[in-house]
Amino acid sequence: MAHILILGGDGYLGWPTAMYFSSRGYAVTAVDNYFRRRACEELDTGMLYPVPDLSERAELWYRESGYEIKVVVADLADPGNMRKLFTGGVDYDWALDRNFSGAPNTVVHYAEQPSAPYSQIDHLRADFTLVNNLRVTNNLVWAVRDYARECHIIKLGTMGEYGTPNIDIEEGWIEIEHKGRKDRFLFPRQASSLYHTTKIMDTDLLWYGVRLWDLRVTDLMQGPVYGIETGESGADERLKTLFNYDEIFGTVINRFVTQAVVGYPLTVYGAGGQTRGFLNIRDTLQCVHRSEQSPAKAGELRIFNQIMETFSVRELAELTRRIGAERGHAVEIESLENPRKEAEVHYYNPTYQGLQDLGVEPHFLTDEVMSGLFEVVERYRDNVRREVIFKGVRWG
Ligand code: USQ
Repeated sequence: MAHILILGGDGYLGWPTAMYFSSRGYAVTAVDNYFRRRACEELDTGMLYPVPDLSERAELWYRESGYEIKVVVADLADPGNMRKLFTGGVDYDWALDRNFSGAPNTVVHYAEQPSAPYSQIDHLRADFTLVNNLRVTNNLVWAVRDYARECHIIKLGTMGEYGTPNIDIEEGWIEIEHKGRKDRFLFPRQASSLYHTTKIMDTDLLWYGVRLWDLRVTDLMQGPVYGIETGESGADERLKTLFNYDEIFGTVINRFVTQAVVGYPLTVYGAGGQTRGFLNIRDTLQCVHRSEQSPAKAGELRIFNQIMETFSVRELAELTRRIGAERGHAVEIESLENPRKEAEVHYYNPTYQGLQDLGVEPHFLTDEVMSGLFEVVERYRDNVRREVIFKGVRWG
């Protein structure tokens, strides 16, 4: 049985990923330090519903599915904690069988501070983001180098590493001809938040590990994700992944739907021409699974652009208004002075074919899918606290 480690297993994507692989017969170990829960409490953010902790969820999952997800609560910025996941000596917070499952065949690395606004709040949050994200990635690279060179690292990167250049965005690499000679390089990167900058640095750390020690790495350049339900979340309401609608941890589609449901004018930042590649949370799972099934080769840094379609913020606001109206919500759109420093009108033409070539079948943001998202949020409408929707964390 293949053993897969999910680093950041308590997060928006981590927990659904753990259930997804578990239900397919993999031995799964989910690791988290509960950073996100602590930050949400400290910053008084908006979670649509309470979510049991990782051990409670693993137990619930076992009762519903009969599958075990081993749980480790540990800070992976500490190299010792990371290394134990490869050598044994792990202190499980929850497990049916407390024997070590062995070094992993695959690691899915989500264990990062994932929010651009969080990283821009102040110098302490900037410091935390930088130190946490880079140390965890570096600790992982060294643990794989020392104990499991064959292990496939699947790392969640971000489309934001590329920024919004005035040329087409390739899947990770570009061939450059200079003074009559040619070579292949990482596609130029220029992020517009400290968080996104740490993801660029992560890619560099991984690329160095690949060049020096022939590691196998897939870097998934993901766009903003939307959605709640996945194939495994329906068994019990408490298995649903966490859902933030606040400005710090909520992503734009999830936020707009929540705003529409409670009659809060949609918070379009600036001109709303910011265009991004989006994907359904179900497709994140498919992409990670397909990457796991056909791993990168030894000595290969394989990069995919993990998006399924592109929208501007303004288009998303219009879609939210239309579907909201069909469901009886009077949705207003407001254009706010942009708290971020980003291009509001720009060229955007990324390539994103690689994952579909591996067999991923996209779920697009159809009216029906959007309506389904409204349906879940409407059920929890009374939990929404309007005062945490927009606090105006400024980049400037
Ligand atoms: N936006 C608004 N109004 C809002 C929220 C966002 O206009 O109320 C705009 C932002 O200015 C931005 C776009 O919507 O132009 C996307 O913002 P977002 O908050 O949905 O996404 P972002 O901050 O870029 O970060 C999210 C995830 C991050 C991931 C990234 C992928 O939090 O973990 O890496 O999406 S990407 O955007 O492609 O870099």
